[in-house]
Amino acid sequence: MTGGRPYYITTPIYYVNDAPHIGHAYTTVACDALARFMRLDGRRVKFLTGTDEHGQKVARSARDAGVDPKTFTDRVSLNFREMTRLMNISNDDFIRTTEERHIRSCQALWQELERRGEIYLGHYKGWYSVRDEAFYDESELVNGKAPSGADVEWYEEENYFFRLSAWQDRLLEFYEKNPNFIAPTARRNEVISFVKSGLNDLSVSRTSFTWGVPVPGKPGHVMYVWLDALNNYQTAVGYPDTESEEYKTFWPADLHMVGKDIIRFHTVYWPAFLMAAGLQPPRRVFAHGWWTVEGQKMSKSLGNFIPPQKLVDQYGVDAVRYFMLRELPFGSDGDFSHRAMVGRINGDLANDFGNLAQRVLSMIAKNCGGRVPAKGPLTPADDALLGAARRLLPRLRAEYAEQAFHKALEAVFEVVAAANRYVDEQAPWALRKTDPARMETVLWVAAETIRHLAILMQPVVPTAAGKLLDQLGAEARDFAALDGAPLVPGTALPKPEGVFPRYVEG
Ligand code: ME8
Repeated sequence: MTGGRPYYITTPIYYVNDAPHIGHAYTTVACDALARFMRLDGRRVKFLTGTDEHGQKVARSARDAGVDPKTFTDRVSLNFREMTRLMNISNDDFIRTTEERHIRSCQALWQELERRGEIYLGHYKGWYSVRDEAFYDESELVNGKAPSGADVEWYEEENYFFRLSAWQDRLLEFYEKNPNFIAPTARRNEVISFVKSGLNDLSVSRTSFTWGVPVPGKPGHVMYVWLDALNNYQTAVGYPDTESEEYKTFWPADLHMVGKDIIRFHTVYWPAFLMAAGLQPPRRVFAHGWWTVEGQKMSKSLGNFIPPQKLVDQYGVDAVRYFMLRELPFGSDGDFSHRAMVGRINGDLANDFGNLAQRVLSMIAKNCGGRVPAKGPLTPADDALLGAARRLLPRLRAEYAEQAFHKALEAVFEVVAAANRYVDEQAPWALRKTDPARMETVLWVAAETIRHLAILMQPVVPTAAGKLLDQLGAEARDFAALDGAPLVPGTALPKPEGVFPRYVEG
């Protein structure tokens, strides 16, 4: 299936007010699994992540750190770049909103909106939360705070406004015509009822600070940070050059993955800005759930933000990636606990998958001269196992298309369990003396099944799956190799080594 439709996927661009934590790593890992899956499936992928560097929140953090915003953002952005390396992320680009390409892109978008009469000068009076970088209506406040619990500040100034109110009906029509635009369904319903309740025009410039993209031709005004931030997705594919190969190939984006906290910006403001500029909205926005840590919300005051480095040092990067995508139904909230992590590592990875690979590969090393065993005639039990492995790809395609990672992994582990049962039932160790040819066939079937499983696990545990494929002597590793490049009897194999170590409490 090479040459499939291009696929453009993005993470949110993270604020550089603070260091990365597991919440950021989570979204990025989920996108990475999708990007890797689509590449293995023969699609031309563009996978974007980056940092959101303008606005009051970042400016204040820089001030608190006692450095100018440029020095501050250069420093903190690097931590996010480092996180991509740490988590083994395969992004194709890393965008910073302070880059020249992005400033040019935002100014072009502004001019287009202005040219089309979508922006006007007015006076803003109302509540603003710097932590959320969001405006709130008096009616939305809960005990004098934003619904997120963030403090709000009153401000009044001359601002440019975007005619968001005029887009209410067209947004509703767009949601109606594109039922897959917002996922999961509960989020879609929330957004629709929010839009139905009426939209106010949106303030899109600020005059009381300067750390932002200058509004073209309007000295003293910088763009509202969300207009700037959302447009990163277009900048990275070449906007304003809508005729470029890159833009034509990848826009509209296939998927903006976000946390549920920022769904409104992505599904209301963003498609409205784009439609108003005569551009196409993205195809889909998926809002995943929220992690707590050992039952508690992550917060500065509790000091319980977990840096991804700590998890990787403790458990290993593949195990962390697996846990993140397997533990929760993607879209739901969940809890990050040491106990749950160890359960997944020792249960699924070490006992189930690791043990399967280890016993089959070591039997091959001992009894087949360290070569891929010979394949004799197949029995119905052999065909049943191989058939189950071959049926995985279409199932995984369907689950990945819906971002249902947990279901995709469940499907893979059903076959892991079937393979373990097969080995138990066929008992190749007993065949060694009675029927060595049949023993070889059984080991070939088991190894070939492991090859399928390892290829399909690459998006989630790339390093371990890669090592397993090395040990199987499997060179071709994309999905075309699933049916296309079965194990060749007689191929010399390296010495087997465990790829999913058990976690032992220290
Ligand atoms: O909102 N659980 O940046 P941000 C799960 N710059 N995911 C979490 C999480 C948690 N506890 N905490 C954070 C911004 N996240 C804007 C985005 S996009 C054009 C601009 C993840 O640094 C989740 O993806 O506050 C959430 O949406 C994102 O980090 C917020 O990152």
